[in-house]
Order: sequence, then C-alpha cells, then structure tokens
Amino acid sequence: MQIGIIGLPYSGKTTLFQTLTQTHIDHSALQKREVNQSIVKVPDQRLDKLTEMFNPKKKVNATIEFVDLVGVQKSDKAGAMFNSQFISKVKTNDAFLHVVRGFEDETVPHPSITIDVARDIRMLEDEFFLTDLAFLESRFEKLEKDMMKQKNKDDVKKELDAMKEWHSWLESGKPLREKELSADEIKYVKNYQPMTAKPLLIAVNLDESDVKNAENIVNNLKKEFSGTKIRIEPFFAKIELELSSLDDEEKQIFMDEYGLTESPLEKMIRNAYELLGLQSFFTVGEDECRAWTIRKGYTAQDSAGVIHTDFYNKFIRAEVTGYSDFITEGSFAKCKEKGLFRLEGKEYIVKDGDILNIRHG
Ligand SMILES: Nc1nc2c(ncn2[C@@H]2O[C@H](COP(=O)(O)OP(=O)(O)OP(=O)(O)O)[C@@H](O)[C@H]2O)c(=O)[nH]1
Ligand SMILES: [Mg+2]
Repeated sequence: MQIGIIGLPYSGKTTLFQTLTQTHIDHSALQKREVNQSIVKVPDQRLDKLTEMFNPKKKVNATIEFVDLVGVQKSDKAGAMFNSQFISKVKTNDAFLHVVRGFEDETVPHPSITIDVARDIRMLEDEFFLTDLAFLESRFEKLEKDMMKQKNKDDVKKELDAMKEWHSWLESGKPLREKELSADEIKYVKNYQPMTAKPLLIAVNLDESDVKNAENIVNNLKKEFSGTKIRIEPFFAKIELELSSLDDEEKQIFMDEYGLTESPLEKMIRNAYELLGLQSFFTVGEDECRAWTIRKGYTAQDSAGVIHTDFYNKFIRAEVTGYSDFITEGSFAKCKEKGLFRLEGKEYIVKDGDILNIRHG
C-alpha cells in the first residue's frame, strides 16, 4: 500500500515526510532527492495495550509506505502542472496525500504568492480532472479505431461506453472516486489508474498559532471538499519537527501546552490507513504481538493467508476474540467462560480489532 505525497512547491511535503518517517536525515539531503520513499508504522493504541499485557519479545505494527514527490507547478499559463513523467510516477500510488500550505512565512515563497488553502486544493483537483479527461479522449480515439477493425467488438464497445460515461461524469464536475463502479469499471480503474479515482487525504499545513482554530479551518474546507474518499486533516509541520526530537514525557508536556490530545501526525497516518479501506487484526503471544493489515471484507481464511500461505491452504478454524471483549475480561480464559472466545469457519468476516489464532493442518 503506497501513498504519494503531492502538492505545490514549498507546501511542506518533505517536512511532513520527514516527520512521518521519523528520519533524522538532514532535511536538505531529503530535499535534494527527486523521490523519497519510506515505510511507516501505523500507530495503534490497541496494539500498545496488548503488548503491555503480553510483554512479548517483539511488537510489530501494521505499515504503509509513503512516497515524497517533487512539487508540481505550471511552467507557463497554458501549460499543464503534471507532465507525463510525474503522471507515470504517481499512477502506481494507491492514494494521494495532498499537502497544502496554510502557514504564513515570508521567507518561504509560494508559487501563487498569497496563502489560500481552498484555491490550492482546487488547483490540484482541477489538474486531476484535466489529466483524466485527456486520457479518456486519447482512449476514445484508440477504441474507435479498434471498432473499425471489428476486433473484439463487444469488449471494445463495452469499454467505449464506460469511458464515455466517465467522461460525462467528470464533465459534470464529479471525480471518479465518487462514482459507484461496476465490476468492469473496477477493472478499468485498475488498468488505467485515473487520478480522480484515488482516495485523497488533504493535509493542511498550518501555523503553530492556528492550533486552536484548526478544527474551524478544516470544517470550513469540508463544506467545499467532501465525499466518502476524501479526508481533510490539519498538520503542523513546525510542531511535529520539534516533537520528533523529544522523548515521550517531553512530548506529552509539549502537547498539553498546545491542548493537543492526540498527535496530529498519528491521526493522519491512521486516517490514511482507513481511507485505503484497510483494517487490522491482531495476533498475540509471548514471542510477538502483531497488527496485520487486511482489506475490509476479508474472511478468516483470507486473513490467515496474510500471515502465511500455508495457513490459507491448510486452514481449519480461527479462534476469534474481539479486542474490546478481551480488554474488558482481561484474559482468554475469562472470555471463554463468557462465550466471547469463538471458533469461526473460513467464511467468517474478520472485524477490525479481532484477535485471531489460526488453527491449521
Ligand atoms: N514557517 C513554516 N515553515 C515551514 C512549515 N512547513 C515547512 N516549512 C518550510 O518551508 C520550506 C519548504 O518545505 P518543504 O517541506 O521542503 O516543502 P516541499 O513541499 O517538500 O517543497 P518541494 O519539494 O520543493 O516542492 C522549508 O524551508 C521548510 O522548513 C511550517 O509549517 N511553517
Ligand atoms: Mg520536497
């Protein structure tokens, strides 16, 4: 699972990447590279709690990968912001994290001079639309030629109809991420990776002085930018950079000072994870407590396969205990007494936070 960090130049992408990945590499070294890539642990207080209870040798968090890309900018008034090189790079991302500048700082230039978060979100969103429309138009040409050749006529016709439908959907101002897709359309999305189909997490990089007002700012933006696959979160690059150099106790003091109950960074990683339609189940024991990543709707057998293909092939049953039941009761024995420790077959749909033990042959 890979999330591309995109946005205008100097919006704070690399700073966000640096805090996400907790790299202590010199910022200027990160800035020099075309692309920075790193795998990030998904913070999960439930896993922390389980680790406390089992005291295992190892704790393994779920992970997602972040890719920090160069800023995009129009080269001239008529030019497009995304060139083909950029498009081919971001096509493989499963979602975008758009970093928008909300902080004032005269020493940091802004390509449009003034600070206007909604304008910048719109600017990138427009570019997503233009890229998809241009793709569709080139696809029409190709498919119409294929129609003339009478080769695979039914398939070609079906695709052409779908592409026309997408085109009018986009023309009416709606992104593909808001469209309900048929099985065929899902296949086309996989093949062509349209920009407007990707889930979008917008990180508004605000001033430290905006902490108290952040919710208001974000709520106002949500009036214009909303949907099931869009999320908007505030982010404070400056604060996060300072936080990343502190130990846990100092961190807490610092956060109390700003009235923050949860690290905005952690919240953002979790949001990204959820936005991708991902959830976790846990395995626990003295050796290891671990969060495993699955898609919503995975069965017990699918989930067993995430641990090991052998577990999938030789699946017998899954022992299942819900996380909150386990915490309330305090042990598997107590859960058993109350019937909260269940044996489930391969068709069981795993819920977020289930603690699993796979019985296999
Ligand atoms: N005052 C202030 N400066 C910031 C903030 N976030 C980033 N900066 C500064 O803005 C400059 C650009 O930040 P980067 O994180 O490199 O921006 P970027 O989006 O990666 O830029 P490009 O990769 O060039 O597109 C750096 O000098 C940062 O220190 C912030 O919240 N407040
Ligand atoms: Mg950068």
